[in-house]
Amino acid sequence: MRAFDNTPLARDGKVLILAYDHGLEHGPVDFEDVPESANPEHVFDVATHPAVTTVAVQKGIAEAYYPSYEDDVNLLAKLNGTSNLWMGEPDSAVNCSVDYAADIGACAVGFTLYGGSNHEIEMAEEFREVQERAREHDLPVVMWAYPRGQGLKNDTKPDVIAYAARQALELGADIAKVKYPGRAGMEKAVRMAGKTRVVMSGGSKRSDREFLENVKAAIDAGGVGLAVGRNVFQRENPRRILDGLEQVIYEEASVDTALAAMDR
Ligand code: FBP
Repeated sequence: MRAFDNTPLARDGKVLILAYDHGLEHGPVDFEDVPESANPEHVFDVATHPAVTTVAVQKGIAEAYYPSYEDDVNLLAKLNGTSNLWMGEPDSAVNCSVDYAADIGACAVGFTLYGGSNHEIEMAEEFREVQERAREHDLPVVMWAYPRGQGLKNDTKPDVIAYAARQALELGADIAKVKYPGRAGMEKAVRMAGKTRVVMSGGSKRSDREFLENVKAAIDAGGVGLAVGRNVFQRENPRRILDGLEQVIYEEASVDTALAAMDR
């Protein structure tokens, strides 16, 4: 296991990954509510907020925009990803190598594994190559542990999420990013993940209170933080919700305290 606590990926042992690969994974629809969110410079500016430990992007965005932000933002290179135009059984193309991620300044790498897909075997083999190469570069590995495919209709059932977290441990991920399965489900996922740390995936946009309550429950359940996209960049004032997240994640503050901090 690669200790990530002393890497730029962590702040006081906690993590807030600002995920911004939605243009590939979901397409322009995710940028409709807040048009400036389609501009990577806007999101890199948001990522300079001290609550954000790293921004997760695909290679093309990293190449084009990261050079202007490398002094202020830490980069997590998302190595695989697929568009929503793909209608087959869940799968994800490997778009970037670990060597190339290291060359462009990544402090960590991310990889999606669709456990339960008909393509799980190939994806797990691709993950092996990524994980072993990342060890050579001393880069922490974050697994987007997303069970989905053939028989798996509900990918947020607690037992399914716990299995995904365990799969991340068994395959050597340092951090498992899982869909939020509720407080009890998160506790189980953390237990099953052992030394692999667990972060909650943000999901679709919710109210400030509901979102912060979910994050608070994930932290109280033993999660080390959050990987979030839409609940930040789909807000008119993304820095405001980051002020609240900073309280909940790093200060372990209550949701009411966090909401008050957002209005100061
Ligand atoms: P969100 O916080 O917006 O859910 O982002 C996290 C993330 O994993 C992104 O990295 C990715 O683009 C997206 O969710 C994938 O969502 P899904 O595959 O569930 O539609």
